[in-house]
Amino acid sequence: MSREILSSKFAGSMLASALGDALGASFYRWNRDELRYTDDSAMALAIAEHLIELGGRIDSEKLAWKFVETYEKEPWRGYGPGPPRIFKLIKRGMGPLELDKRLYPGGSYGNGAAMRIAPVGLFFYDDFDELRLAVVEACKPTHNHPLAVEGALLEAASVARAVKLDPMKEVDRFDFIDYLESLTSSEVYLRKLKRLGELLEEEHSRREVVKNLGNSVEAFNSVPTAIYCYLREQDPVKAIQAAINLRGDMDTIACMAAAIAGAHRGLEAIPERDLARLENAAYIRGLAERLVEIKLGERRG
Ligand code: F2R
Ligand code: MG
Repeated sequence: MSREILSSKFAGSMLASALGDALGASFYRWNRDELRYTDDSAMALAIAEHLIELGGRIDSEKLAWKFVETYEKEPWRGYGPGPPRIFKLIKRGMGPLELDKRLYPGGSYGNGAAMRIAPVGLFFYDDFDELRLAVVEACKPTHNHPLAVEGALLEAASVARAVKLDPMKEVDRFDFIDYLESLTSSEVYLRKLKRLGELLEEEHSRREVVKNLGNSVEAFNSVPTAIYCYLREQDPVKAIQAAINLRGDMDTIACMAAAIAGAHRGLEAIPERDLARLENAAYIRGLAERLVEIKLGERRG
């Protein structure tokens, strides 16, 4: 793949994902001209900055502190219930890892790990073993339930697979689903991946999609739904719209669907008028470019 295409795919994924988050979150706001993203993108950008600072590595303890710092700068981004409580415990010296196990039995299975994982999928797109290890490290600060880790792995692997696709061609949906099925062992994800393949074969009502795949904050009720939105539309803006139409945790589902679609289609698939309205778009693009430079060995962290 040329450098130009790789750069377009990294930027396309990170910007589309922030756009999906912001458009999903703005649905109920009056002022929809200002596209402001939420905790999903704040935490994804923290992971991108962390990868850059460490020259292409994830260190879970340092990342936990990075999340604390990110939260303290902008606590109003709309974080889920668990992370702010975890950050307080870390500040009290009780961490910094696996404190979600104090809040939820077996740790959190919220979608908070999957929603922020796209930069890991991008950076390790060409090495699945590295990707899997980095996903586990990136989950440790807040989401240690196996279903949260598996959801983050499926999202990161989807982004990585999309980077390898020809941006001008449609993906083979069933090949994509088969690949994801080969990565998962849990009953709920296997069932939903199979079901989403069946749902893609014909038009279904919003109610039926939500009944079968879910649209809520648990990873297993949102990651398969995001993959469905991507595979159905294969275009960032259309995937965002499909996710918003499903309601529920639509900012996060749109964010995850668009991260995959953006990695497939690249920056050119995102309308300039949307980027012009997106908060911090130039900064996000700069982070994507620095990840490419580190990935290609053009610079150190
Ligand atoms: N939730 C929001 N936004 C609404 C918050 C508004 C806020 N008060 C404000 O406006 O400032 N969005 C964000 O939350 C989702 C990600 O959540 P995350 O980070 O995974 O949180 P948490 O608390 O770890 O898990 C979410 C819920 O999942 C259920 N759950 C998790 N593990 C469980 C377990 N082991 N057993 C039972 N239930 C479990 C709980 O209901 C958790 O509260 C994203 O949508 C993000 O945008
Ligand atoms: Mg959300």
